[in-house]
Amino acid sequence: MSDKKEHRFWSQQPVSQGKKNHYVNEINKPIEPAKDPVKDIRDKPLNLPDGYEWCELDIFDKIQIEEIYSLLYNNYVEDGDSMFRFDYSIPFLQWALSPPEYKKDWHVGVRVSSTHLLIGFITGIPVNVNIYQNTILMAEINFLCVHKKLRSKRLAPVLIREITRRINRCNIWQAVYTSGVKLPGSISTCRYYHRPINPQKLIEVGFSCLRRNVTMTMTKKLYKISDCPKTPGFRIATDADVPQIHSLLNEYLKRFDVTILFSEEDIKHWLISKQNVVYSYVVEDQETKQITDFCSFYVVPSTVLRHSVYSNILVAYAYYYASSKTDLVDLMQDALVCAKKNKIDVFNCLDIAENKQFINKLKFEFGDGNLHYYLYNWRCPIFSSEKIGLIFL
Ligand code: MYA
Repeated sequence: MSDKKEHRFWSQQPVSQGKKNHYVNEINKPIEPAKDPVKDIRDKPLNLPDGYEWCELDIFDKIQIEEIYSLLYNNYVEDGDSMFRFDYSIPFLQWALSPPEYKKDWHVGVRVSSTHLLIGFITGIPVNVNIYQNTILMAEINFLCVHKKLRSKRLAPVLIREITRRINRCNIWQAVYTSGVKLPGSISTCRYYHRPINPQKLIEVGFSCLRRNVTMTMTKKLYKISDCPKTPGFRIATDADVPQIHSLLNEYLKRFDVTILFSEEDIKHWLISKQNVVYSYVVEDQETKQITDFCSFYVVPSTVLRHSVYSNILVAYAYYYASSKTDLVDLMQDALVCAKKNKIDVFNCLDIAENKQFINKLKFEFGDGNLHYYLYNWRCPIFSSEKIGLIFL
């Protein structure tokens, strides 16, 4: 789809500007060369409009993380009809923003100077991205947010430029990010799918509709999930499983064109369960005691805006998995069982990686939202969604 909109900011950035067919010698290369991070990159923050100031937020300070939480709770991403808004919990935000080697000064805020109210936010974390044959240390950008009362004042480009400056000062020149909004530079467009677990609540809050000629009883029966996992040896992952999950997952991810290259420390951080944040499971072979398969999901509630009975829905998102022995459908079926045990209302996934193997069989419904993947300062061909093995929070 061609994007006819003029992009005052994005047209000046090193992202692919819509050219579909690159010459072979142009692809898999930076769009702009690296500079000398000490000599050529400004060492002071960018100028902000009068009355605003930069801050670096300490996510482990009780007051500061509450400020971030409240900015996002009131102003972050909503669905197209403004019925739901992401409600990232404090423990989730602390987990998402503190992986191994994280940089405190990549948690960037803008405050009103007179009141100190936090009105803008953007974050980066370091990630090793495998893209085709290249492994590149990049920044993963997330949680860009401007207070609703200050929208359309060009604050977002300032936040993006400032975090770019801070990342470049660390001699890092590429970034990866996703957005529901279509911008220049997308490398893939993916579709959301939703598996109802508590269909009655989803219908009552307007997340889904009762189908024509289908009763609530029939709907509940259709989406019923058993109470126990059925794969022998399926159990919660523990610290002791980290080395095996590490090799299993990195090996499995080789089949995709763009993925994360995980270290063992990354696996421990990202893939060991934390209540109401992330849940990970392994299949242990009963005889050899080897870990043969692995799956996980993370949890982000959504606030239900303007509803008299329900204030939120609990949403799980398919996260990383790797199967070597168990059929992926059986593995994800067991993940659904565990999601239900943890009171999840709906289990979401994208049509990335090998998800199409289980989407229909496990009754995931086609969603109405897209998620676009982007690379900053890296020229490469456009990917089909099943070539993506990289999952954002
Ligand atoms: S995606 C989540 C984004 N957040 C939300 O959707 C929350 C609700 N919305 C808001 O808070 C605001 O509407 C935001 C825009 C802050 C999104 N990504 O200030 P403006 C461009 C990038 O007047 P506002 C996530 O967190 C827009 O096209 N650019 O607009 C990943 C226009 O530019 P141009 C976006 O509505 C973020 C300009 O901003 C986005 O007040 C990745 C208008 O600015 C968007 N989601 O504020 C960031 N939305 O005129 C990029 C709008 O050119 C990282 N815009 O069209 C790039 C890599 C950086 C590091 C590089 C290191 C090497």
